[in-house]
Amino acid sequence: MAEMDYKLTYFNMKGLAEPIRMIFAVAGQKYEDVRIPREEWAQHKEKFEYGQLPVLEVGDKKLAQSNAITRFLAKKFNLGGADDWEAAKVDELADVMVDFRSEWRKYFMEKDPEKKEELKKTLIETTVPKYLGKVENIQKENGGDFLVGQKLTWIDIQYAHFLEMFEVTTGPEVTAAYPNLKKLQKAVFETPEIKEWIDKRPVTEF
Ligand SMILES: N[C@@H](CCC(=O)N[C@@H](CS)C(=O)NCC(=O)O)C(=O)O
Repeated sequence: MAEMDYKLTYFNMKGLAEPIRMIFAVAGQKYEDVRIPREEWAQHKEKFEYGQLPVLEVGDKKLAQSNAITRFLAKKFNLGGADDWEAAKVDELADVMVDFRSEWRKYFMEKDPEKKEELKKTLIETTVPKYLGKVENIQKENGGDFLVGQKLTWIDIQYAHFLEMFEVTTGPEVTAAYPNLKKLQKAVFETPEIKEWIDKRPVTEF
């Protein structure tokens, strides 16, 4: 395999891999989009260093952890911020997303309907305003469409995608009060290369 051959392995869903796929789309970079069927996962799990996906293969090298993969590609394709300071602010917002997602996951994974309803209430009344309220203001203060600087970065792609995932799994009310984040999402999803990818990507719920 040549150095510039990329293979991204994940499940047949958007999830943690979708921002990575969108980065490939923006960069116009070809890659192999491998989607392991859930029912076959048990027989593959051991082959991956942390037993989890996504994993990116670059030639004969393997990289795990979605944010590490995203940062690696963003740097390569100039989507990491205009300078070190912007790159650090992008990282700050990425860590905010990690914190927010871990709170949201408690709701998403809960099977008991009563507990799930309670978790949803806390999520919508407390957690979402705490995290998205803050990021909404950051977007507004930055001016323009994006979160950091005046050019698209990987963190814009990540927020646009995960906002959609929160809406799909929690309901549209989760983002209704955040017009600047919706503006950001629109700008990302209407970036021609991303729009082209969205129009042709496999249809999956998550
Ligand atoms: N911190 C990891 C989390 C990866 C993760 O949780 N992957 C899930 C899918 S979203 C997975 O591989 N689940 C299957 C398993 O754990 O067996 C990342 O960001 O890549």
